[in-house]
Amino acid sequence: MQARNESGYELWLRYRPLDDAERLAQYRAAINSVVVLGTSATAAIIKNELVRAMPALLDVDVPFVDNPIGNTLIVGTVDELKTIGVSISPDDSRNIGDEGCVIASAEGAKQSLISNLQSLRDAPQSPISNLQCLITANAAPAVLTGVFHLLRLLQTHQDIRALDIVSVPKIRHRILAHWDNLDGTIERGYAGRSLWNWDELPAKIAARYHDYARACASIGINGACLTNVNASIKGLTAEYLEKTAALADGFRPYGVRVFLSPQFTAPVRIGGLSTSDPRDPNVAAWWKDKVDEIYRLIPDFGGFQVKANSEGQPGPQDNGANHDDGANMLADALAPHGGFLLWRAFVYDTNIDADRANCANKEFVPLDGKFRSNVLVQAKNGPIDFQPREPFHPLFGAMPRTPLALELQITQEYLGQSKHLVYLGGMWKEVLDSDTYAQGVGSTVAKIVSAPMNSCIVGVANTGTDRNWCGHHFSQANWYAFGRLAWDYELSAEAIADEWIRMTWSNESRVVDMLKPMMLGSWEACVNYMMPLGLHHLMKEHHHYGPDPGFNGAPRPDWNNVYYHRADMNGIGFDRTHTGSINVGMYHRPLCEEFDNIATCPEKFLLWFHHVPWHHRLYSGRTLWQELQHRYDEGITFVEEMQNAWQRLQSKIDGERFEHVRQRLTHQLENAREWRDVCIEYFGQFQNSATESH
Ligand code: BDP
Repeated sequence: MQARNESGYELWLRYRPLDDAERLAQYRAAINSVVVLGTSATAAIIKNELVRAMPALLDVDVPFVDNPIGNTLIVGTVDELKTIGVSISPDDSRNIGDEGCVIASAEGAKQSLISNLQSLRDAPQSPISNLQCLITANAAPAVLTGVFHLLRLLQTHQDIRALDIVSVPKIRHRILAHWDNLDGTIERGYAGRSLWNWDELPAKIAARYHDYARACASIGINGACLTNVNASIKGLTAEYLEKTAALADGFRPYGVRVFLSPQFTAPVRIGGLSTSDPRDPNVAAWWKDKVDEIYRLIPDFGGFQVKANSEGQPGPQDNGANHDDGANMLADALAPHGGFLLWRAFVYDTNIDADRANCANKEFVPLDGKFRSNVLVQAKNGPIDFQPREPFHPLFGAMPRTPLALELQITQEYLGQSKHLVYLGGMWKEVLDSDTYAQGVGSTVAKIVSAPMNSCIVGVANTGTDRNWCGHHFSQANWYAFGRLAWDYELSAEAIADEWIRMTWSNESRVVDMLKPMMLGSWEACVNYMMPLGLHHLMKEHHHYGPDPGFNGAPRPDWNNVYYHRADMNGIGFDRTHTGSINVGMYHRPLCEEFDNIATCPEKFLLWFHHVPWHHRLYSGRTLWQELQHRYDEGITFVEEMQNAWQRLQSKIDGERFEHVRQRLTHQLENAREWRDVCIEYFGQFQNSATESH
């Protein structure tokens, strides 16, 4: 029987009855009833979630009771648990901090903080003698995290008999950055309009705001920057702050704090001052008042994310001050309230260096150690701009005295937008796992980002008002993967895909076994059919969809595609070696030598670092020109395979979602072929002339 149609609105929180009899029996035996302790708004959310999930998953009535009866799942904060006689030693509860959680079953709790669980349960007069499974944390939102964790285990059919889980996030701030404009449009948004309906706020609180925060909470996201980095001046007016506060009130019980992207010239444009110079005491005082005003409305406001002196945005350099002056002035206003500042390092003034990939390091490395402790300098994963593949940004490892936030792009601006199926888990893992060698072997980007001083990861959101949230059903996987990796970057892209498939599509092995390789290969395929071997920035101007390698009409050299690939009769690629732009010198040894030498440079970055002759032989034995053609073809073949695999799954997928994805795969294939045809024809001109002139 064909499954009933689904819109995708439920994301990975669909809670369909288990179709695995053995697991069902285990879960029903383990959880006969549920006790949710506490009276907070979050406790109410926890109860709702479990009321929704448990009977649906177990296909049986699961009573919610005040006192444990039968085998009971007990859920509550460490303090709430005390009311029923379970206590956790203060030392232990400190280990899980504000956000960590514990999930333990009576049989499982050996290592965890509640190792006394079994004995408590065995004591005949113990109030928790019926306890079977317990979820706890210091704060209510962290208990909610634990609840979603347990539900994930059930949704993916895991054995829950002997649970002993202590889950603590490895990165403290895990933020979705919405590039949403106040007029409802979204910069680089491909899934409809902004979720925030500013016109209706603060009076009308749409149910969807709660669904959004719930989805974030389910994957451990604890912050949302609501407004575009290309900031609107209105965002800081009293009128809009009230609207922001209404959203913050809605998100708070889910453990999601709000952030804003302010415009640096606000003191002049809405404050009536004559300058925005951060060194001017009146400017600092204006910001302090503004920040105080924000905290009066939003006591747990997270802070600001600032794009300054970048792509036309104003900043401290307009007044002859520098990034640290601007950042520190804002950070000082936020500090008394516990807020922090994300100051973006996405700057590329090519007067500073003719190679855009060198610019951020040249501006920011000299400022290392000059920022306040509540500033994080935020760098994109690579030094150019969210291209299909980039080496990690050399700022990671170059500013040991400054906490660095990592910015990833969930919305697929350069990776087929919401038309292509491209799972980004592998791409983000490649960056997180990259060894910078900053302090010897093992100084990975992930370690640098999760440094104890302060840590933050930011993902540019792909959500919008489309019924399925993300445009493409498979783009939901990227939202999901961002949250899961932000919580624990040691998870593999495969494990995350596995979970997501089981929760979003089906636990049936045929479905999992077909979708997983599809997702895992999709990023490399996209790199191949768009920009293989380290090529980058070949897309069409403005909207960035589709190929235009010959583009050379922009007002700045580094907005032209020919600037990046530099194809000529001799070869192709950007020479960033020690005889070129010396970008390799920004990486620590042994990477700088490895990248510098054409024989050792990883082929995935070959044309990123080298201008390579067309006849150069690659590992495959093919010449560069042959390899380029081969890669484009390989990318296309993979999309054809995805199309075939999807077709074979038709009977396993509901009609609505099947058709949606089918149509997009057709489009993806057409677009992939266009990429190959246009790029091969264009680069072929040089190759042909090279051959003729030999
Ligand atoms: C680029 C986008 C542009 C953003 C910019 C940024 O094309 O829309 O404003 O990044 O990150 O990728 O500031």
